[in-house]
Amino acid sequence: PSAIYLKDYKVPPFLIDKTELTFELDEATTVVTSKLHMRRNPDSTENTAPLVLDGGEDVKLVAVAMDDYVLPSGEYQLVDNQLIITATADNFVLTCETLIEPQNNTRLEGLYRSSSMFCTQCEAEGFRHITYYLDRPDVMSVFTTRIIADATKYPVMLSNGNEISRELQEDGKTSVVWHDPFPKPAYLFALVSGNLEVKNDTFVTQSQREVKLQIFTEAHNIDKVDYAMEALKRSMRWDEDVYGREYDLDIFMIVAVDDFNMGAMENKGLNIFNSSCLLASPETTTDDTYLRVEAIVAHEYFHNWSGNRVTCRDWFQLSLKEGFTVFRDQSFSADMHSDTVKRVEDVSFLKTAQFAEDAGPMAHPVRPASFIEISNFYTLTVYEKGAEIVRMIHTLLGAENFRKGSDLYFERHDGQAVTCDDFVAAMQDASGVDLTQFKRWYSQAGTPQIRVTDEYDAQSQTYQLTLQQETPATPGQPTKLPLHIPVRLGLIDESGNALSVSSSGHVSDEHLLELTEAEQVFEFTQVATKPVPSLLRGFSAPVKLSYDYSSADLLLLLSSDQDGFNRWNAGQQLAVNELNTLIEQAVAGETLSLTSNLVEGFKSLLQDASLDPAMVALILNLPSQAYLSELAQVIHPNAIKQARQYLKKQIAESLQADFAQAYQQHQVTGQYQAEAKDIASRSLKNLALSYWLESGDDAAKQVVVAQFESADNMTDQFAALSIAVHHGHDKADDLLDAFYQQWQNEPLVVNKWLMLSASREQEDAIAKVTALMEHEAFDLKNPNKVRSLLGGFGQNIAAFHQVDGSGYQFLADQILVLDKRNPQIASRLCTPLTRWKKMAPELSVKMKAELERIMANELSKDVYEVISKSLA
Ligand code: DPP
Ligand code: ZN
Repeated sequence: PSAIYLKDYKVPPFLIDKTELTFELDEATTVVTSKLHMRRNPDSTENTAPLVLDGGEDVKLVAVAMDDYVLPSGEYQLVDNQLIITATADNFVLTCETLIEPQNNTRLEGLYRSSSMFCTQCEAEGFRHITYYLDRPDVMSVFTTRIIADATKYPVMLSNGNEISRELQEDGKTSVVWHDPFPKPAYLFALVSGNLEVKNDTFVTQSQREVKLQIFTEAHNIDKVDYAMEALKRSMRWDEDVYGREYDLDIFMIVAVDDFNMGAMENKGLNIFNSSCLLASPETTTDDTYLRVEAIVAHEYFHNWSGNRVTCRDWFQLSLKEGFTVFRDQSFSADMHSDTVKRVEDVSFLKTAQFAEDAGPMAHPVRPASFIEISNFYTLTVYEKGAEIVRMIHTLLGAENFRKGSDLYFERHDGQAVTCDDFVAAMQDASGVDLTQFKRWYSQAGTPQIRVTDEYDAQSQTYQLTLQQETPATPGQPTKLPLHIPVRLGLIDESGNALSVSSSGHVSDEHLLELTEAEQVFEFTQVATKPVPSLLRGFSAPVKLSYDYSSADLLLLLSSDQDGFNRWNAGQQLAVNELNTLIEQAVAGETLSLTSNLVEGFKSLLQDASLDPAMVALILNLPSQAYLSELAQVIHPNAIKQARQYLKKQIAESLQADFAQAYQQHQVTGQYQAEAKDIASRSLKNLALSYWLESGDDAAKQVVVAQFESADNMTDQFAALSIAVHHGHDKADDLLDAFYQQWQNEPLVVNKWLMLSASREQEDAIAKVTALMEHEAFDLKNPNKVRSLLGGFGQNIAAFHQVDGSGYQFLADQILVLDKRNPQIASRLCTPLTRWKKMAPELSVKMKAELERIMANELSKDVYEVISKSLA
């Protein structure tokens, strides 16, 4: 497999103005007929280039005709899944008849079967598995789709746009035609057909147009779509209010499918969702999942403008739509709930997972310069770091100018396929802010590090901050240039009060510094007393910032910073410092002991009734195994685990009474609601329960079981179950069994059971996980189940990181099996193994050996790219 490069981009030599598709759906063979109204692209210089259409090894060409002339086999070629026609007119209609077998499509790209329905996934390059096409996002076409099927089996037949006809044919089949007036690339095409139930609603847009809203599911799930429908309406309203974006078609449909590689897909007018990201009910869905459903419904809806009306020129520009749309959905969720809580959750995820990616062998810029398989680039870097870039533009421009910029972007580029540069140009032109240097964020990989030192002069009441930035080398990028980094900060005095100070003639208790050089000094005057700096408030840039805080400084920030995000951050830093010391002790085989006053800090948090319980829970939740691994120079998984357990136990024992009390205090009464206030109480209550049980109090043991048995919602029931399982409660087995019995007919709940069971630390965990793969609840064909089981196993520290390498071997075996069926899923499963260089030496060699073993097989492009880059 070979790489393709951004620098090689050329406009397409041909365009497709209209695409007319006919699908004759059938269980054995589906016939696809396409009529492509094509012409040479006047903007292309390759005016004698042959016509090259993309296809797949699973597409069988039956006939091809140019206008009415059926091409004999000598007048076209099939090479490497491409259909090549040398002699073409300047304008013509190309007709192709192809055969596909959706029931045998295990890659879940193109048209495939999921339970009893037909559905599609075409992003990024799935359409070529349906028929021959110019499968690239800068070819935008108006689609008309005819679906022919047996309506007794497949009464619902959907595609993009509006339904324009439905008739019964002479052969007894039903023929339905859909027309989408908005030109779109093939990756936004969708088709669904099956025996589905529907929930209907309407939305009246800001210009008083009534839009029909429909959510389709299999019959047994239709009672779980109300929350998604409300979330959709909130999203539509929010996009009008905040971005002035109105929905454009008369109908908006969402379909839930069980077998889906990704979370969801923004196909024009017909979003298709992984059922795990759409269905919700209090009994079966946790708070986290409720919020996730709301965020993903919003995300896919927002793509209608940021992605569909304005799309990407090529796949190197993926972050153009994803970074912007993630920023939009993050802002939406912040507005619906608590902005500080949302920010902490997003940043915590970014620092754990995206920073690790950016420091590993697959590190790439937000706008990658090359790739082998684009599916591998639907990454945290493109999505989450991409969103941080848009957020920084928002910070640098201010809300008002940012809105002007987005208005200009949509106005300039409506109906076009554009680049990240076009996005930045609109922001720059609308605001007058120079973003030239800022654009390096798109092309430089790696997490920048900022070192901050300071000096206070009491005499002149001046305070100087020196900021140095450096971005580490990443694969293919040995040296880096300084970035344009917005650093929001405030200064506080020793009693925690905000200091109003002057910087560049501007007096305020908060300032925005713009760091553009490798090293830069910022001066503040009128600083009455030696301050403690509160740096990078709200995480104003995706960087690693270091400043030599004392524990006392961190405790001060934790208790008094005006910025809620930085209070959390100070708490995290305190815990990280303590844990790093404990990890060192564990690695050295010493007896563990605490060195800081973290426990006192936590005690006052628990007793501070003025705080949002959600924030208290977030701060008391110790830094994760994954985050500590990211921070480590060399990862010792068992030492990290031991340190976390020790610290948790110390806190639990010292604050036993406080946790028992917090547990009682934060009970939620009344009907379940997925609202910020209740979610906050449940999160603190369940965190308190986990500490309380850890303290060894027998009362807590009974409370865990009682909560499991009496809970009227999945959040509380599953929290009790996980706590019991992870603390080695003597009833853990019984509760796990009871849980499975209760929920065996709810696949999404069973997935949670699979994940928890696989993550359970036990002597013979690998054998247990192997047995789970034979369990009736498991199904290798279903990506959600694979992710649950193997994801859970990856969190099983003792089992996965067995020193004999058997955990890595088990994962490698699964990757090889899955690669034959579903390369996208197989490739995702490689991630833990790609971190081998950072592992402790005895583990590192075993991981590397498994990577080499995988590499010795015939692999998909997907897995080949990840493994070869990891070994490079
Ligand atoms: N474009 C999708 C999304 O991120 C992924 N297939 O919404
Ligand atoms: Zn997206």
